[in-house]
Amino acid sequence: MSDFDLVIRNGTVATAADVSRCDIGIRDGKVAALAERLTGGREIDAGGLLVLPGGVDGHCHFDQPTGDGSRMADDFRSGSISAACGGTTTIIPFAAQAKGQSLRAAVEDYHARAAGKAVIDYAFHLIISDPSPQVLGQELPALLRDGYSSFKIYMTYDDLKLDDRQILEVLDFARREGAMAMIHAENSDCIAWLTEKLEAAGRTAPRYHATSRPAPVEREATHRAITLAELIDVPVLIVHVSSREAIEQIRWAQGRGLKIYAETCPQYLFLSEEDLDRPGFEGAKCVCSPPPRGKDNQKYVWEGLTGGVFQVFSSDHAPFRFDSADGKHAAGTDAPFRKVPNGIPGVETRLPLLFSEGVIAGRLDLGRFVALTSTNPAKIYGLYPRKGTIAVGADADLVLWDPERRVTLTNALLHHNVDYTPYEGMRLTGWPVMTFSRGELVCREGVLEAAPGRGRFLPCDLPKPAAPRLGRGAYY
Ligand code: DUC
Ligand code: ZN
Ligand code: ZN
Repeated sequence: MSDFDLVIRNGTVATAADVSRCDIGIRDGKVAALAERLTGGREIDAGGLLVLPGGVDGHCHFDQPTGDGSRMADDFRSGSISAACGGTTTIIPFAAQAKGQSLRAAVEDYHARAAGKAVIDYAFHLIISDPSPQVLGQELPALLRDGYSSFKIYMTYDDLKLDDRQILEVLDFARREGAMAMIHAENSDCIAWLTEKLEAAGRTAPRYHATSRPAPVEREATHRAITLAELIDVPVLIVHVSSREAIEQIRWAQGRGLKIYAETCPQYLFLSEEDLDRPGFEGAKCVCSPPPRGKDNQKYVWEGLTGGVFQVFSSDHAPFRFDSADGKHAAGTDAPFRKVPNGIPGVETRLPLLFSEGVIAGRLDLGRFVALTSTNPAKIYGLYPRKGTIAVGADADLVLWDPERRVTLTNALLHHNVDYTPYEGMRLTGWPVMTFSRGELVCREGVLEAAPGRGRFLPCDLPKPAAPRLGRGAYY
């Protein structure tokens, strides 16, 4: 009997910390050895290829109920296949509590939606829309013990938003219990007021979506989120940060020693408000919140990635078909921007876009690419070192990249169930050619090689980065 089930030979192996030429021995789904020369079992020659830890997409939405007549195009089957073909091996979508609903019931419903479908491993974040004493006092502590150790809260959207007092209650809980709080930071009243004004003036085309949520709306809420977190002395992660103004607030807070983590997404590097102004209703394809900003804003997002303001690069995949009555056309083929489902697809393009325009273009080194897309989200959400690195004992979630492959992105290449990609026609260099999950080949050259349903639910530990600055004692 050989020592390994599989050996990946001759690759250039990169983690967030190191790059080395070595072989990887895999046994029972885990990395069992890293050495100059290994033999045994099945062998794959990775000569000329990079071997990276599989991506961890810490922010994506699959089969999440929307409540407005629209429907997410991807469930756990198509969403996870799409993720895997794009080099991601762990996805963390959201079990969302409707107001008045038990959080446990929301989690159970979401497990039912995932059951038997995923081709890669998955964890859940929670969305807390109703932080009642029952939820904070009983349901959440039990859920934390069961492996749900991160949650998102919203400062906007009528059916989800919390007021400042509720946010304080939730952050106080996160501090006490060691959970990671994620915050959607946009000022709800400003958006509602601007939207009314725009509608009264007949400005309802998709491009006015950006006008209704300008950068100050994000800046103010980001500052407020930082202030509330500082009051409680609890780390928080600001999700999908889009604008120079919000980045400045975060950099300022981090400079003062506050544990403020931040995430950005491909749409803020590669789309702009010009894309919301595509002819006809096409701009609806790029409606997401916060919206893409002016083209000149993109360089500030890059600076945030290269300079360390951002720890996490996620897709915020929120998939709606364009030409569909339950997608972007849910409220009609010429709907006012307020009624266009929010979100764009990107779970499969997240890594190739950042690899090409970050690593190959010379903006990011390989270590930072791996950190942003895999290691940091694994740490921040309590999955490290099982996920997010290549080390003895870690799950053998590995992606072989051809760093020279030239690819023109087209929707036909992708595996999601969406009828468009916002990045159609972009020319990229570098592509994931083989994806392994726990040592099993999941896809090769865009062809699925494993059975949906093999993906496992991952209970998350309490994340170490969620520890408060001042220790667990009282903060007031
Ligand atoms: N927030 C998200 O996190 N995703 C999609 C839309 C939104 O507003
Ligand atoms: Zn959000
Ligand atoms: Zn999202």
